[in-house]
Amino acid sequence: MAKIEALIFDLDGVIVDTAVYHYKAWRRLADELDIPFTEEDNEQLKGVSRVRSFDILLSLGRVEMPEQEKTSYRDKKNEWFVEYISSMQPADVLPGVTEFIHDLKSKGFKIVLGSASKNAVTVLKNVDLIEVFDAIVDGTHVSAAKPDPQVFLKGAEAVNVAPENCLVFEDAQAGVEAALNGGMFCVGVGDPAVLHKAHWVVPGIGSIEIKEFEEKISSL
Ligand code: B16
Ligand code: MG
Repeated sequence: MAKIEALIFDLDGVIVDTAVYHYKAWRRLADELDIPFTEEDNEQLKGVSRVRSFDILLSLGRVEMPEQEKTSYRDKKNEWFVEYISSMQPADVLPGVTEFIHDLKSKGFKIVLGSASKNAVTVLKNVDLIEVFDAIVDGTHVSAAKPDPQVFLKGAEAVNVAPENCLVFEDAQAGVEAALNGGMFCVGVGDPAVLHKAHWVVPGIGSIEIKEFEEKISSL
């Protein structure tokens, strides 16, 4: 039986809903480039790196451009995104997440962030959650994107816990695959039809009862 010692959290879609700000910024860029871009299209960008996200956007519009130009558009999108997240506050943390993380930290679990975002530290500071993390691994530390397990393996290593003793919380399919590829357990946060590969799926962290959670992980 596995003994879970570290809990690794994805950021966007698990702790906060920054997806709305990513969408707003990508949409603004798409409008500027005359690329039709819907909320449904935006689903493809969730959990995906900024570089890959822009390539997906360009392919939706069948637009090609030199690498240098791509960099300046990506920078522009990020400037807008940073402006949007600057107004985030503790109340923007998804329901029940702050309590859940603090409770489990006080029970001795290592709390780790595993996010593709290069803005993760800014977001965690704005919502006043940065202090609770024992380790933060984000888009500034990794070279391979999810479903590659690098981001989670680095997180496990940072708190000195073996992958088989880690449990990842993820809202994106690529993120669930990354956790499994790393030999970790995974709780899917969102739609069971999308996240069916996870060990179990919840609609949101707020719906998890701590007692039930402890029972569940002790039977893994
Ligand atoms: P940035 P996560 C991901 O965060 C987002 O889901 C994804 O939409 C975004 O493109 C990516 O971070 C990179 O973000 O542009 O801020 O570096 O879900 O891995 O926490
Ligand atoms: Mg996510």
